Amino acid sequence: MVGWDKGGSMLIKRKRGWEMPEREATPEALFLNRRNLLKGAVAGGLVAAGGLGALGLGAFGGGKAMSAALAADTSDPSASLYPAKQNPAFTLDRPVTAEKLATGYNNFYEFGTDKDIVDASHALKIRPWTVKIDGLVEQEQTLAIDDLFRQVQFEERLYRHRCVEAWSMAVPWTGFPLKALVDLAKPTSGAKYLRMETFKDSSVAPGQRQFWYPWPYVEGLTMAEATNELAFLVTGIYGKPLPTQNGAPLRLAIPWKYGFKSVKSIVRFSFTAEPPKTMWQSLQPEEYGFWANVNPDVPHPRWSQATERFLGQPGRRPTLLFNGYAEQVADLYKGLEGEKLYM
Ligand SMILES: Nc1nc2c(c(=O)[nH]1)N[C@H]1C(S)=C(S)[C@@H](COP(=O)(O)O)O[C@H]1N2
Ligand SMILES: [Mo]
Repeated sequence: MVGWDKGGSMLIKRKRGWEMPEREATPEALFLNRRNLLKGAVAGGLVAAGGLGALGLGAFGGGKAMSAALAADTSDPSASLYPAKQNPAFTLDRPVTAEKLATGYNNFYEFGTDKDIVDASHALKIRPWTVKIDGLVEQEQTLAIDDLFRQVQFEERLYRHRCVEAWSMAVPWTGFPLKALVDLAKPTSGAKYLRMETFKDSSVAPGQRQFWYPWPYVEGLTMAEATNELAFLVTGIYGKPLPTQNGAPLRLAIPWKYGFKSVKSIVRFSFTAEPPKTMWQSLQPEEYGFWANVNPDVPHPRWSQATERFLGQPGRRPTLLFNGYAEQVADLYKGLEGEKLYM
């Protein structure tokens, strides 16, 4: 057991991430066992006898009641889509970060500027939730989030996640390729960029009452980046629906770029001809650019990017060019050498 220190206080006492076998990244084995147990119990008539009392389901006797009980396990209507199959093409050179860390140490400025925003983020209502697709598309669409989820195929991917603040994690995300949304949107030939926007509601997000931030949070990608196979729309984490602090019900994961590009709680995708103005660019253009590709050799104006603190582990590890994804993405930047690709 180790403590992990946040601003001097002991936050978490648990097994370190790298002491866990990777398979434990999702509780899939557990989930499947439980589901089979339930099926078997229903068939065998054990349930009515209260044999499943330990699971809190003892009162239900039939198959129908049983699915109701399963659905009642959580209020998230997408819960039955988890866990999704892991895509073996996306593996890691490091252990998966402990769930408590990845879901307890967050950047989500809408709910506060420190890392401890879990409770505040619970004010965000994630149903009903709609996503608007507009701009240079064949036809504008507004989709209920669960209708969108029904049109795509979920998978799990293990990704490195590198914040510009020089800390990192390794996260088992569930979701679907951003390209699937682009295909669904049918952009016209004039579309060169994809702009993504977070919800705006200062009645639930106290950070949005800080008027000096140009809310809503906006991020953007080129179409080539958005349709790269690594660009991922995230709906879940550790084999479960995403909690609000990680950007429920839909956020981006762009693993070769600094974390601030991975916009949370998205409500709008707009296809544009011009590069969208991002929130961080508007705030601090000298520090946070449009490209923000991870590069150990290009320091932030106020700190080095050569190494990173991998949460849960002592010491630091070397930062990797494109966060270790150069093979998949370096080609995207051929001919753009004159641009500030790494800030
Ligand atoms: N809407 C919104 N999206 C956001 C942020 C934010 O403050 N607001 N922070 C970004 C930053 S700086 C990082 S590092 C990641 C953090 O994601 P995590 O909390 O799931 O690790 O979210 C990114 N997306
Ligand atoms: Mo970040």
